[in-house]
Amino acid sequence: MFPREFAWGAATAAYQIEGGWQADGKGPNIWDIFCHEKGRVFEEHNGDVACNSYELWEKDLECIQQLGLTHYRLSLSWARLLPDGTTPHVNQKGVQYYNKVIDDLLACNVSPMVTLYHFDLPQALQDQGGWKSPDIATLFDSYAKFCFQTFGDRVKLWITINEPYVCAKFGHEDGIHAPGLKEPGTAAYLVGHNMLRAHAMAWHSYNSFYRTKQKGAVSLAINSDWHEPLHAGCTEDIAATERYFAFTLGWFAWPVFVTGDYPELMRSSIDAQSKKMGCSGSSRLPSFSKDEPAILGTADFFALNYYTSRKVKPGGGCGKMCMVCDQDAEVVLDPSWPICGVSWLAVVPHGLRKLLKYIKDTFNNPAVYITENGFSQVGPLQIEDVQRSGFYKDTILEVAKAIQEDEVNVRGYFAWSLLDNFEWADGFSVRFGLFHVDFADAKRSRTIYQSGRDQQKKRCHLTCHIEKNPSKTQLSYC
Ligand code: PNW
Repeated sequence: MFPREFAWGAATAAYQIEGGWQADGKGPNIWDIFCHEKGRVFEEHNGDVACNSYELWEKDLECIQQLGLTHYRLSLSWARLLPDGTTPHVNQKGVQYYNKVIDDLLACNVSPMVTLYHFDLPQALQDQGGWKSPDIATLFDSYAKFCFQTFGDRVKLWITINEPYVCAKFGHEDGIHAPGLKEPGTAAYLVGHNMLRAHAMAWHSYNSFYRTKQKGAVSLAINSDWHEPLHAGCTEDIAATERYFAFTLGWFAWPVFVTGDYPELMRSSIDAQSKKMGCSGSSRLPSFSKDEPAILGTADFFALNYYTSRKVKPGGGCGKMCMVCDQDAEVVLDPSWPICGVSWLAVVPHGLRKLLKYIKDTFNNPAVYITENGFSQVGPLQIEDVQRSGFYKDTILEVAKAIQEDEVNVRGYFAWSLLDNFEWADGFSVRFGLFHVDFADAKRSRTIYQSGRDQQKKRCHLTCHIEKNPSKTQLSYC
């Protein structure tokens, strides 16, 4: 059973689908630059054209309608709207594009959920220090206010920043995402800190200047796997699991939902490691200033991106200064969990139910939107993707159990992704879509997968059910 108002959506992100990287006055962003450097991305793939959604938006809309979605999650390209990242220079063509997308969605009775930042910083701002610079928070806030002002009459669900963890760690610690910095043990903490400051400023702006009139809700999308001790009952593994949670989910959720500050365990682990390595002085984990807008309470709902589950044990570090040494926790895969597509993606639908219960208990029972969840394929074309279809069925059943049995306040579920798209460092080699996209075809033709067709059938069933039972608040989904 699902609440009648439950949001059934699919998600995408600007850089992964739009293409049009230089179209109509768009400025370059860090992914444009990163992909054009040799050796960064699988077989030198890039998002110059991607699914060409900048030109083919109507095709995407057809896909959305074919699935019968109630919601669509998209992201805005900051550099398409503000080519150099700042508000004096607005690219009206970019505004027109997103106005059309939003208006078309609403005309088809689909509610947009809009992400302001999904990994694609304008290069002009990177050149001024990017997310490592404290100034980025006010720049982001100006961009956010511009978007609330321009689109907020129609957009009621906002995500400020998608996956600050991935931006900070992959982009600034490991260097596998743009901007490709490898500054282990320092930069990621600084970036995460400025992302929290930027998010909080934007939330406060919405709260003070737009909420009364626009009546929307704002959050940030936090990615988290479900973690369990490698050996149940083993004290060291249990402690390592707690540390792992503190350094991933806790890093961003604790300040926003619990205390306004980082988990104590995160700070003490980092400081103990610094001491061990003979580094004295101030903590590598920055502190929030009392003179700035508070971080606590800056989310109107919990936005969760869940992909997989992990077993945890102590260790895994390189012996030098790095985040893994700080957290002193290593993840391993349970051999009984099947792997789909990419090596990091073990298929564990029941982990989502456990994580939802954990979020309810740890973060004071927030309203939760699952803003991403999906299953990847690699290798030859498989339109009959029975495994993915089974994955969605099993996962949605776990969400139903979380709602019914654990009484978690889940408000919506967004599949990642509507379309096969540019999967970051893996380029186009990894496919997450409910629709297949032919990247060899200039028209980038979209073809529904079996998993998409199965979702479509379920949505139809649900719609008929709503029409036949107009007064019911709970609806069965079978
Ligand atoms: C998310 N990991 O990123 C992003 O929000 C999407 O843009 C992306 O396409 C999707 O997940 C699938 O990868 C992640 O390695 C990337 O743990 C990598 C990881 C997690 C999330």
